[in-house]
Amino acid sequence: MAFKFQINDDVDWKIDENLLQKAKDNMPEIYHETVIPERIVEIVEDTDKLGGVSVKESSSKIYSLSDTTYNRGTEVIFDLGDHYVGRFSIDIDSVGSPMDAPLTLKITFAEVPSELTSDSAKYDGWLSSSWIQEELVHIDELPIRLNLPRRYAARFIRVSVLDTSPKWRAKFTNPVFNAESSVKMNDVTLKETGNVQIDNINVIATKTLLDCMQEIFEDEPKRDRRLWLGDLRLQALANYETFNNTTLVKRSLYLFGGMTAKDGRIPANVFTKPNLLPDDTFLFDYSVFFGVVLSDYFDRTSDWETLTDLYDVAKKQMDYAFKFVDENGCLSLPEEYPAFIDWSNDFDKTTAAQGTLIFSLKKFIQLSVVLHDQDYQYYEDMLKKLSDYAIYTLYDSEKVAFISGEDGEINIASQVWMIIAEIMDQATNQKIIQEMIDTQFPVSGIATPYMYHHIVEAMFIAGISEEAIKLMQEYWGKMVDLGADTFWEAFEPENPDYSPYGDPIVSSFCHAWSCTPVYLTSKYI
Ligand code: RAM
Repeated sequence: MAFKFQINDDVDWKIDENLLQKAKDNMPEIYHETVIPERIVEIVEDTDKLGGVSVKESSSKIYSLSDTTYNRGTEVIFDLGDHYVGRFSIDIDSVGSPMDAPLTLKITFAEVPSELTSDSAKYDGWLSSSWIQEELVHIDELPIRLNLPRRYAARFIRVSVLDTSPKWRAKFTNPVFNAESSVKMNDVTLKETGNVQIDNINVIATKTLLDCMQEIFEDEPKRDRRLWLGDLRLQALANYETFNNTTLVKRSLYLFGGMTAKDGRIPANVFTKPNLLPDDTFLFDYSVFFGVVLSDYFDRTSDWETLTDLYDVAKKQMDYAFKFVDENGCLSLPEEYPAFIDWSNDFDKTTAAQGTLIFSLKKFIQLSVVLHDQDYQYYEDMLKKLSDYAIYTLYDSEKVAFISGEDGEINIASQVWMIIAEIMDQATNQKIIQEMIDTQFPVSGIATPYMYHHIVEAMFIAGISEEAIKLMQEYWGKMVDLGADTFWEAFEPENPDYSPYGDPIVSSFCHAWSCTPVYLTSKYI
């Protein structure tokens, strides 16, 4: 597994309160929307949908909810009509003889119908089961308005009555979901592309981003709720084309800038609640993307203050990254500082990692030019060394492909990252992508929309636009066909039930890194 729990309790942190103060000063306002469930539904078998299930409207109607009463073993599933992030409340009363025992409820929140069919008691994945959105609630006295304190990501809410007593039944009224985000859908006018499927994908992509834009760019509202650097890079790009909330990007940059390791490493993610705290997890590609996010942000905003405040953070990280580059320009990473690239581990990531460094270094050099950094030439020399190694050692002109690892493996991720790094001329880029399509498509063994994003972007960069659009339609379109209201964290079309965690019940079905079609279409179509 490329990603495993890292416990680096010996990191010497550099917490820069001045930079963190600027992050705090840019805290966004949170908007609220009252969402009333649209209908009551039942789970039905449906082999065309994710996990082989979907929902159909129940014979119990939402408008006559107060006419129905519930006792042991009965349940109601509310459908909000779309995916939302927020808090749930409901009125509960008892009907019949006096309430002679507590009411016990199990309340389950689900982003997709298949979550409602998983048995949480049988969960055996490697992530904490505490992420499962399920509450056991005992209520001693009725009536009450039950306000659940936690925030959930959900479209469906199942209220199961575990027990009342033979003397009385529970009655539910006024279910309300108070949805939260730091942006509003009304603030966006999406460009129409003339391709109905792409336009629909873009609406869902924008909703995915909205649900992840809270007090930070959360990677996902259901589980981690953290600011991850790799996810942030793509979120920021999609955000510029939609909500264009540059303040939230600025805040994110200051959060990472203010919490680095003393040796220069930037953590893969930071916590913001209850206090600001860096995670002791380090992913090489995510770390070097800090300068990329800064450069993209500066391109959009020309915000000199942020650039000058944070340039040294990017520089120190770049210098740290060079520790793993030998005199020939070959990057080799130690096990404790892996490159993420994708959740799949079915391929060698060495060359892709080198591509991420070249790509990031180029963006960093642009900043060093803007700031007239005297060390500029050193970075140009390093770029040449890294690029030459890729061109003369990693590129196999007979195979029209970059090789990776000791066995000279040819895989999609290596081609993609080297194209994104733009080290070859355009004619060669095109040949590489064409060869990749001929020999390695249909794509398999790639597990995330994150990596699919990079495949599509590389195809656009190489000018293979028709195929890029086709892949985008096939991949994101397949999620839509399977029932997506928001796009998912992981998705392997050849294995739709795949979860990186060993059980899809903890997978996130609204994951920010999957929102990029809206950026890709805006930039390349
Ligand atoms: C997970 C999250 C996050 C991703 C990391 C590598 O914990 O899904 O979004 O960036 O993995």
